[in-house]
Amino acid sequence: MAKPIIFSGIQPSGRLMLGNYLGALKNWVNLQKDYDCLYCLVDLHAITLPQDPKELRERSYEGLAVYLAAGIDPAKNILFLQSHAPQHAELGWMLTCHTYMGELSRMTQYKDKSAKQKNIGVGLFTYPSLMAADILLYQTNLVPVGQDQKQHLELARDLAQRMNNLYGPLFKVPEVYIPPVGAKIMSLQAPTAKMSKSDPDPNATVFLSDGDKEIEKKLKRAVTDSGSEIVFAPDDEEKAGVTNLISIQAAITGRKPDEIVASYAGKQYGHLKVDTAEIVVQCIKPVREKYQALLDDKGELDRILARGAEAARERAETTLAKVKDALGFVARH
Ligand code: AQP
Repeated sequence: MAKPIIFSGIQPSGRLMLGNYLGALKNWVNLQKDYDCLYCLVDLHAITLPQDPKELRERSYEGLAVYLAAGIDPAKNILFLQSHAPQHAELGWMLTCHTYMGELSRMTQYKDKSAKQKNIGVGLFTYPSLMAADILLYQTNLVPVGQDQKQHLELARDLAQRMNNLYGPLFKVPEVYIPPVGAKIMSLQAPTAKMSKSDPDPNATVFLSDGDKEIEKKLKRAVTDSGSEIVFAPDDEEKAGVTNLISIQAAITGRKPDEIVASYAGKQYGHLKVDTAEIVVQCIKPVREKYQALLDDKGELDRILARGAEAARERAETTLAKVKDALGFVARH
């Protein structure tokens, strides 16, 4: 029996960081055993915000090296760059034409990201329709993402249903998979905002390429609060910093947050920070070490991308041809 299909992606808009690892990559590695997986580097999404072309190219290779270093097997999964399969942009346009302004205006990620821009590109606004195309092209069953992507996934489901109602069965309606822990790792400097790879404050984010000393320094400087109580309280903003450190530990070790809290009875924030740093160092070190060696062999990375693109394009074309026919486009003879 065919395995259910997974699609997920990360933007090469910066160096990949702890939130991408715990919210996405770590789960992708576990899911590859039981699913038919397509893992993409979504470079078309990255240009919804200004990018330096040289950096974007380098970040794309780095992203692939991180996927591999994290344990994603290129022989078992399709690993590719979004821009290598033009069907994404084509279906993206068709879905954009079926998306309502009101739906996109409600997107919290758009509100957050656009608030930080002087000139807002239209692509930042329509990005969720392109993301829907990424997923729907492959008749995806399941999309593993962090909590921040839930709203975009709901739009992808709505668009699949809308298109199916208008034109007949074209798309599978995908399910979202959000990990029970690690789904939202927060900034170390402003713990009510999510950790982000393009945060201008370098102390806010632990990158997967950070060395041990750098990680220790960032965690030691992590913002907590003026109290002294070590608790896990996701709904209490005052405790966001401490809760984040417990979440990070829980996501890496698999221990329950309450159990971690209990182990700190009578201890101080300093202990929590030192232990969290050690756990993060041990988690990231093997990924970083493998990643560096992989990045040095660009020829091999290019070969993996070429194989991935070929496999992705073939599958994507099957869906796209069906959609074009359903929409009334004349077939090219
Ligand atoms: N802080 C986070 N905690 C848990 N999961 C996270 N993800 C991102 N941030 C966190 C998950 O990582 C996957 C890829 O996300 P993305 O890079 O495509 O987009 P993003 O969410 O916009 O990430 P950034 O780091 O905030 O990007 P920039 O800084 O470039 O805007 C997704 O599954 C996401 O849920």
